[in-house]
Amino acid sequence: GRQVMTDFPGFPEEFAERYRAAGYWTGQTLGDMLSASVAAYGGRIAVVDGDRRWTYSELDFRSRGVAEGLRRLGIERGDRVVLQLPNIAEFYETVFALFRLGAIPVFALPAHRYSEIGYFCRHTEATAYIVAREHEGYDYTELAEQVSATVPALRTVIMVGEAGGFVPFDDLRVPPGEEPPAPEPSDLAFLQLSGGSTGTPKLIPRTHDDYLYSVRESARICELTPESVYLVALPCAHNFPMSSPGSLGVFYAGGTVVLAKDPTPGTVFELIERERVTITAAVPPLALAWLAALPTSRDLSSLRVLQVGGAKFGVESARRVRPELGVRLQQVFGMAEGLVNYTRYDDPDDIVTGTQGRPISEADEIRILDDSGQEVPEGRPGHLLTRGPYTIRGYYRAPEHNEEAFTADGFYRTGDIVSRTADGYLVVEGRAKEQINRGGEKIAAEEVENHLLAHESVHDAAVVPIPDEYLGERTCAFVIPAGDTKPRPIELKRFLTARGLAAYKVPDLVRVVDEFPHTPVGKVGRSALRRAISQALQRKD
Ligand code: J2J
Repeated sequence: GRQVMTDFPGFPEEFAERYRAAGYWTGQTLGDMLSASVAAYGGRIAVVDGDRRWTYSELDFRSRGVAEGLRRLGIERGDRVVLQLPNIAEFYETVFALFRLGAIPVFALPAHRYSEIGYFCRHTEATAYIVAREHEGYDYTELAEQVSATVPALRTVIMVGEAGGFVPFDDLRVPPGEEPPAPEPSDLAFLQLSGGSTGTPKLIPRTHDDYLYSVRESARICELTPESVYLVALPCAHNFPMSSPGSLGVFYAGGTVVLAKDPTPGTVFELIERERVTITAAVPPLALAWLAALPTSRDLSSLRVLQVGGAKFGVESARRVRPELGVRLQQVFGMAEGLVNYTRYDDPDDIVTGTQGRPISEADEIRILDDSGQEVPEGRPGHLLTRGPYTIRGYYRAPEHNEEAFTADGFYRTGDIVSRTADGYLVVEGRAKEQINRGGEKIAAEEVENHLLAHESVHDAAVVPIPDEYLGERTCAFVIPAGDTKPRPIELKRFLTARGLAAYKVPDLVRVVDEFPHTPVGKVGRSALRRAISQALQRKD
C-alpha cells in the first residue's frame, strides 16, 4: 500500500513549489541518482568490503536482482522493511533494491536489540526485517526469533549469513526482473532514527527530493569527485556516514565507498593505506582514539579530510587534528531530522576549530530564541529552531509529539542551544532536550527511565548526563527505591539488558537516593541532579 498523508506532515505545497523553483528539488529519486552514476561511472569501483569490490554497474545489477527477490517475497511499494545490517556491502545492495521498489527501509543500528527492533517493527507495521547473523560477537538469531514471534504483521525475516530457519539473503539474489514502477520523488524514501528525548524512539520521514538535495550539496561542499575514496568507519546506516556527504554523496559523485568492519585504529589505518582513502568521518571519541594511536607505520598520506561531528568536538581536540594527523579538519553539526552545518575547506583555522560550521543552504532558515521565544542578540546562546528544504515538518506517526517538536509555522525545535557568529557560523553551547549524547550515541532519558520504572524495586527514576573526559558525556540513573529493598545497580543494569535495551543506553552509573530535588514548578530537578553527581564525582578524584 501507498503511504497515507496522515503518517506524517509533509512539506506544504507552497514550500515544495518554492524549493522546486529554486532548483533544490530536482525530481530525481535515489534510484535515479544511482542510475545516473552508473551511466557516467559504470566501470569504476563503487563499494569495497574486504576482498569484495563492486563496480557501479555491479552494484546496480545486484540491487536490481535483490529488488526482484524481494518482490517475489511479496514486498511491494510502500512496505516498511526494518534493516539492521553492519558495515557490509549488502547494506547498499538492499537499500537501492528497496529504493527501486519504492519500499521503505527503516534504518536500525547493529547495537539495537529487542526493545528497539520490536518497536520499529510494530510502529511502522513492517512486513520484513533484514538482519545479519553475526556482528561483533553477537548472534542475532534469538533477537530475530523473538521479533518474528511477537510482531504479527511481520511476514518475512531475511538473514545475511547462516540463516537457520529464516530466509537466506542469498535467496534474494535472482536475475533482475521487470523494472518496478518508479516511486515519486516527493514520496517517503526511508525512515531514519532520531536521537530522541521521549519515551519511545521517533522515526524521521525523509523524501527522495529533500534528501537528495542535502546529499548533492554536501558532495559539492566536500569537493567529492570520482577520485574520492570515503571510509565508512561509523555505522553505515547512521545519517552522518550516509549523507554528510557519506556513502550517498560518494555514489552521487562517482567515487568509492570503503567499509570498515570496526572503527579501531588498526582496521581503519590499514584500510586508509590499502585503499588510498581520501576522506572519512568520526565522532569525537573515535577521532581522539585515532589521534592517540599515532604515530603509525601505516601510510596515511592519501587522507585529506577528517570530518568530526555527532557531538561537540572541543576546541583543544580540534586544534590537534592538522598537526598530528596532517589532514584538514571539517566539523559537521547535523541531525537526521535535516539541517546540516559544515565548516568549509577554505575557512580560517579559528572557524574550523572553534565553530560547528554553517548551514548547507541559503534556504536553511535559522532562529535562535531565548526561553520566552524572542530572538537573541548575535553571539548569545539560545534555542536553535530551523526550517528548510531538507528538514522534516514532523515525525512519522507521532502527531502529539509533533505539536511540541515543531512550531505552528513548521520550524523544528532542535533542542540544541547554539550561538551564531557574525558570519553565520553556529557554535553548539549546550542542550535543552532531555537527552544524553554519549560520544555521538544519543540516549533519550525518558526511554531509559520508563524501562527502570518497570522494575518492581524502583519507585522513580531520573536519567541524566555526567561529564566524561573521553565520551563527552556518560549516563547516570538516579533511582528512588520502592519499599525497603534497595535495588543493586548491577541488578538494574542486568534488568535493562534483559528487557532488550541496546547496551549503549544502559546507564554507566546507578545511584540509589531517597528523593529527587524538585524545581519550583514541581518537576524533577534534572540540573540539580546533574550538579550533584558531577560534584560527588569530582570530590572522589
Ligand atoms: C555538537 N552536537 C552535535 C556537533 C550533532 C551529520 C553529523 C551529525 C549527525 C548527527 C548527522 C554535533 N556538535 N558537531 O545526522 O548528518 C548533536 C546535536 C544534534 C544531534 C543530532 C549528520 N553534531 N550533534 O549527529 O540525528 O544535539 O545526527 O541535534 O544522530 O546530535 O543527532 P543525529
